[in-house]
Amino acid sequence: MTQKVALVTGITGQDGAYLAEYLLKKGYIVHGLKRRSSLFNTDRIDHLYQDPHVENRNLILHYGDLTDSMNITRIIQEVQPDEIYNLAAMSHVAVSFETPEYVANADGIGTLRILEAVRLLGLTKKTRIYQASTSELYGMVQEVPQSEKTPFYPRSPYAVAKMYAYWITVNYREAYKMHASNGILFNHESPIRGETFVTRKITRALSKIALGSQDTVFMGNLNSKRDWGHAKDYIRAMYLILQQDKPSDYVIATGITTTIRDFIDMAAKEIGLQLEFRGEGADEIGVLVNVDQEKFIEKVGDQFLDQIITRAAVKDVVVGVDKRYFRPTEVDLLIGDPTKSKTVLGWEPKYDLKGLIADMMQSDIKLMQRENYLQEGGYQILNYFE
Ligand code: NAP
Ligand code: G4F
Repeated sequence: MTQKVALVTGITGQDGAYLAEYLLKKGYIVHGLKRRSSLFNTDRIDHLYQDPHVENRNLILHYGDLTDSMNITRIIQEVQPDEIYNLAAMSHVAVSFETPEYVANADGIGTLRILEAVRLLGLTKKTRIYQASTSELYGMVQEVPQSEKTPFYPRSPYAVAKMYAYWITVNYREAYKMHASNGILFNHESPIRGETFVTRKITRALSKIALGSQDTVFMGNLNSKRDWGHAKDYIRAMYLILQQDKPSDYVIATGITTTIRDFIDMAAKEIGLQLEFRGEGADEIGVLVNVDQEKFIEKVGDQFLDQIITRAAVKDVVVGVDKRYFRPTEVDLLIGDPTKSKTVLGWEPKYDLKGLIADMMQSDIKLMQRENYLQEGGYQILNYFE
């Protein structure tokens, strides 16, 4: 049987890394687009890396950028993919307010470049395309919960660029009968989530606080609500979407929404820390009020137990709010209706929010323990406050 060939843009990102691993396990030859950077930027896929001198490699990386039409067209021509997963994007909503033109180019027109390359190369019958669309499209939500039929109201340069990408995908499907589909994915996280997204910022910071290497974490809007799932579940949905006979658009979500504040609370509980939130808006604080010692020892160890008990005894502040993390326009509430993906794709998530948080906390505790060992060994460790 001939091996299927997939091209994954954004392979160095969270989803790209999980998807590449998943497709390799399924026997695919996976080609990935990576950007040239001044440092190695392949941490998330290093375990999959194959020496270019090895014959019959299954993972092949190409230098490229979604802002470069010629580069994209050449790679698609060389690779002749059966499936393209377009995951590449400047994906940080807050940063998109600072780089709006770049985001329009990469996240919006980048998708057009892929679709048009497939069309011009005469691959419309062969190549199926997955477009990484987003629940950010719903922005100021017009309906609760949000389904494939809910109108869009984007609230950031990122979401507006992704709106163009969504509709150009639909247009190419209708105009040229291409197998091009949108996955409208709600927030999905994991231990390899980018460090500046809210969940990872929280799990990293709480791990450092537990291990005595950070005092306080400063957050933005604690009231917004997100429908969080695990990236490992969501990349399975991407694959399923491209295995359908007919292209279509699908919401991928859990159907449960949680505030940022409650995520912090749950992540703290996961390691035995009990918080209490006081005040409102920019004056809100989260104080440490109690420690479940047995749990703390089980999850973190006993080296820093006395220190954390002392902090709880004086009800020390561990969470603060800093307005610099507020966004010019916010998306207050996201909650998806995954009925279509469950019934048509047969997709079911394996992780719930508690399981996701446990996975992230366990991984970040380990990571921060390693940082502590390095520091004890005389290496300098920096704290990032982004
Ligand atoms: P991520 O971790 O930020 O990864 C983004 C990837 O895109 C990285 O590999 C990045 O490369 C690459 N990239 C950025 N700009 C590029 C450009 N101009 N040309 C080529 N590659 C470029 O994002 P993710 O969480 O895996 O998300 C994957 C996709 O799903 C994104 O399109 C995102 O917008 C979308 N999405 C994500 C979520 C979510 O909750 N995670 C939800 C809905 C939709 P570098 O490593 O070089 O930066
Ligand atoms: O984790 P976030 O930065 O993710 P956001 O904005 O929801 O976007 C993510 O999910 C989208 C799918 O809905 C993707 F399309 C997109 O690519 C990205 O993966 O922020 C979540 C919420 C926001 O309401 C934000 O204002 O958390 C709030 N928040 C509060 N304090 C914070 C912080 N967000 C960040 N990044 N940092 C904070 O300190």
